[in-house]
Amino acid sequence: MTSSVEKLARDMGDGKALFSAWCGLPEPSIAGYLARESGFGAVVLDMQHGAIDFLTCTRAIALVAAAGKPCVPRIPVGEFATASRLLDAGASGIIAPMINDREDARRFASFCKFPPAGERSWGPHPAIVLTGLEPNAYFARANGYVRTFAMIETRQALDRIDDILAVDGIDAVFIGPSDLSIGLSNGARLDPAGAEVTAAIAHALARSKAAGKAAGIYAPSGEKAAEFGKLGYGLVAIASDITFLRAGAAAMLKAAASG
Ligand code: 3PY
Ligand code: MG
Repeated sequence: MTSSVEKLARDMGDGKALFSAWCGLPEPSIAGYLARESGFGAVVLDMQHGAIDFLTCTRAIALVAAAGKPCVPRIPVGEFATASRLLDAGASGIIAPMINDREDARRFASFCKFPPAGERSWGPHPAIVLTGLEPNAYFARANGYVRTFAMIETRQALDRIDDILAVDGIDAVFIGPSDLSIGLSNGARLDPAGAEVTAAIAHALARSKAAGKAAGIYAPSGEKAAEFGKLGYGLVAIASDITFLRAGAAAMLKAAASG
């Protein structure tokens, strides 16, 4: 039986978009509830812009695994050592922001894959519990199930997307439409739904398909997520826990006020 930790690679490859929740609030049970109560197929834990620290992240990973879903933390910029620690804790993949060239991609991947593919050091004690694998089986399977997502969110990254995709240990790109809009407009505007970013989103997907690799993307709403899913993105992370809270609160209050 495939454990929840190993499901990400399988579920992203079935031809349909895997919709993921996105959490930034520093309370692990929020990720656990979203994994258990909702239809999300995965949970992203945002350590770059969210308030989630390492300990919170490891607790969230365990709760999400208990709900039968995979977790994909996003690390802070350049904190590749944290990627190894999160994989030890049972993360199914890692999203690394601001990967701008082949060397960024190579360093990121090397912290996520065991030799000979990379330089990840041994010590996955919680992951062994959560996957239910013996150490040797874990070692044999980890490089295959761990998904590395290199974020493409600058002009430089977009220009070098083929170089980034060509790195062996990189399994997928992950598009950040907001930063990409800032980068592509040379800092003139935040316009994640604009024409230039829309064209870049189609281009990035085409390049990843040409490289035989997967692609993920951030969607600020369910409508945008549907659009990206139809385009062919394999992982679509939706909104955030704060957005869900605000939307739910607003809808309830509106219903209450209309009574
Ligand atoms: C971006 O849009 O820049 C992201 O990083 C998604 O949160
Ligand atoms: Mg970003």
